Amino acid sequence: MKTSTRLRIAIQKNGRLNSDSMDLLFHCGLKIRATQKALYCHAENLPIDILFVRDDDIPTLVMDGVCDLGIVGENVLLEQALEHKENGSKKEFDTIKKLGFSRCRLSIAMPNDKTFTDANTLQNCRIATSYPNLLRDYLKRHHVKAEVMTIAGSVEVAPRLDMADAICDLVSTGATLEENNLKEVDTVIHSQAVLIKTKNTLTPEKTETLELLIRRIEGVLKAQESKYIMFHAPKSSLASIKSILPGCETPTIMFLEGVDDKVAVHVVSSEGVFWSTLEKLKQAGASSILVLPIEKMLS
Ligand code: PRT
Ligand code: ZN
Repeated sequence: MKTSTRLRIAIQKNGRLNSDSMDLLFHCGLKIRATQKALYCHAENLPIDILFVRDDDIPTLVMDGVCDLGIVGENVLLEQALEHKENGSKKEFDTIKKLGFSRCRLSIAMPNDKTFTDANTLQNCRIATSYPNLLRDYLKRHHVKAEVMTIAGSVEVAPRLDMADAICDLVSTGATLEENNLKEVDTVIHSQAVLIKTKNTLTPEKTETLELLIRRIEGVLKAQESKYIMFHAPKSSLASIKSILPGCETPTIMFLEGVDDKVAVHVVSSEGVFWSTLEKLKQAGASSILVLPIEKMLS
């Protein structure tokens, strides 16, 4: 049987992870012509294929080696990893990179009118969740005995129907909890999208493509965090201005035509640039301050 030389990546077909996953690959330079209905598509300019599936199937596809890589939420990944551990199965994967999108937390929530002091409050409670393994792990860590009720969806309505005393569900803005008169009382895990890789040994061709893709992903993530800052500054303030810009590379200083006491400063900041930083720069004498996004970065 001929082994494919093309790297295969599993991505969520529809849902919260899909567009950010596709954007990331697009920014890595992949040219993909995916139609709405396509389950499988090829990058035109790199030896990479994409399989569009439900997010719950991604860990297994990667652990079984059907796909070499996958992009999935840590919540799904950790839940399935605990399930495999519980069943004594040896399924494994490598986490290559946290990707910074689809951030959320798996949290315990209770009705607004109930008091929560610490995890002990949950003693003998019924807790509804779609993440039974992560919840059991949380209860075990806190030495709490409670009934775990596994339900597939609409977990937040369980307390209102008197099916449960508390829930354990994903929260991002908190609006869904608020709509259901629930309050977030403890965090089980924080989650974001991650890139995972099969434990299987890849062919040299696939390894080469993987290394290229990882370098580009790192470049995209770094560029997203970084900003290009330009401003004019009095020569006498340069030392104090440098101390205001943490995470910055050595600035480029340029002369300003016909101006003796000021220079133009260009600098790349690898940290978010907040309004407060710009205000401090202005106080230190900087003017004409511009902050620009960076599209690509290769160190
Ligand atoms: O069809 P498929 O199985 O592929 O998708 P899915 O329906 O299982 O998942 P989907 O698309 O809803 O979410 C995919 C992933 O996005 C999740 O596994 C998380 O990693 C991540 N994510 C980030 C979230 C949220 N934020 C989120 N807020 N997933 C779900 N929610 C839900 C949550 O369950 C609750 O119902 O949104 C509601 C709460 O949101 P807030 O903003 O009101 O707090
Ligand atoms: Zn799912």
